[in-house]
Amino acid sequence: MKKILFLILSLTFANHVFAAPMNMIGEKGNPNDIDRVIEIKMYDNYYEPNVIKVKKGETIKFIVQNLGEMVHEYNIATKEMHIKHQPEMQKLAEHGILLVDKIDMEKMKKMSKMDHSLSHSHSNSVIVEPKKTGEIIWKFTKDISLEMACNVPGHYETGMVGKIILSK
Ligand SMILES: [Cu+2]
Repeated sequence: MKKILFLILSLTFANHVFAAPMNMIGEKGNPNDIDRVIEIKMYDNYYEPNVIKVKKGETIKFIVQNLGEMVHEYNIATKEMHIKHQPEMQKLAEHGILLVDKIDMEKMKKMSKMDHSLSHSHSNSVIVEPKKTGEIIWKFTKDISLEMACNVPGHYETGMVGKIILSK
């Protein structure tokens, strides 16, 4: 059962890795190749720490803990990509899938059958409910400065954005 579930998840993720412009920021990391674990704490509305340093070629497992009262996202991307992602998050909120303190997974499952953009399946992003922990494994392959950001409506603008500094 676990294997089947993993296969389904992998296929879902794979689809998105090959979708542009993801490869300009790196790629979904292989769980067998983790070089380092970085723990991130999310509060209302900021990250702790909010600056991290990674090396080109490194595969990092991010363990993202939500210690706030609201739902938050941990998304690794360029500034432009975050701005582009925000309407999608807005749509999740408008459809009552993304609530202030929870995600209605059932509704998400149902509605994303009609509109795939409501499934929020991106390998570079995780949405985490309060008191819960999420995870991303990411391989940094490009020499590009990235942001970690929360695109829940209103959060980015109020400071829920940090820097990921890449070095050689
Ligand atoms: Cu947030």
